[in-house]
Amino acid sequence: MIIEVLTLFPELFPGPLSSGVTGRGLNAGLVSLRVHNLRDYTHDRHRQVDDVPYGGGPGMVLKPEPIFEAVRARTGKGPVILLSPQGELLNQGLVRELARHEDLYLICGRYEGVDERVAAHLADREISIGDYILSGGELPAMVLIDAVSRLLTGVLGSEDSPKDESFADDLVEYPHFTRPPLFEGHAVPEVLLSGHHAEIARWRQAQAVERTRRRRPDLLKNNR
Ligand code: 9D3
Repeated sequence: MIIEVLTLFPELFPGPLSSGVTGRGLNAGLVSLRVHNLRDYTHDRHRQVDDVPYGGGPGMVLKPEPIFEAVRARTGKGPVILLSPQGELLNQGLVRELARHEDLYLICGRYEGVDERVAAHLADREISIGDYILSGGELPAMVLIDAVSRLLTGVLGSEDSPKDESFADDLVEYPHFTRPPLFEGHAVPEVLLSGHHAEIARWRQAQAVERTRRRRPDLLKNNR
């Protein structure tokens, strides 16, 4: 997959994406990251990417022209995605859907916002990573790239197979323990030391369901 990113801060990439599973995916060529500086698509002397908002108000708004020009210069055929706090919430179902494309084009906003014509007439979709305010779309783009590229890197072991995951999506995980069996007075649940695999599987399933009920009841109402 080719992932292109349009940003005012190209130096932020690849950043954390160069480590771990995503780093291996990038190195192996399973994912190619192409980062474009929005300022390179301006033509005026001051390379101006933003302007004051029509109607007044605080802050600056990213101008449409450089963004439209950059996107129209792309070679890929995949979806153009605007990372935006107003977007559809990213979840694992959406990640799987995005992972099926040959290429993605990600637009990162900054400042107070992006001229609405980008969302309305250029982007195919608008995606948010959650209901909190960040300073720009770059970290959200990295989150999306991480989530998508780990599905493509083919390093998922038996315990984390896509099949297993599609089932596990609707539940939070069961608790994990490793040695020692007693740590600062806190014991590992006896069943995990028993060696009874069927009993362990039953216990884990029950734990996952109970934790989901308590911590993430929204997941039981099925978000896929
Ligand atoms: C200070 C301006 N904000 C009014 C409360 C609006 C605003 C504009 C731009 C808030 C955040 C941003 C920058 N954030 C993103 O571009 C962004 C984002 C986010 O902030 N949270 C979750 N997902 C995303 S995706 C892009």
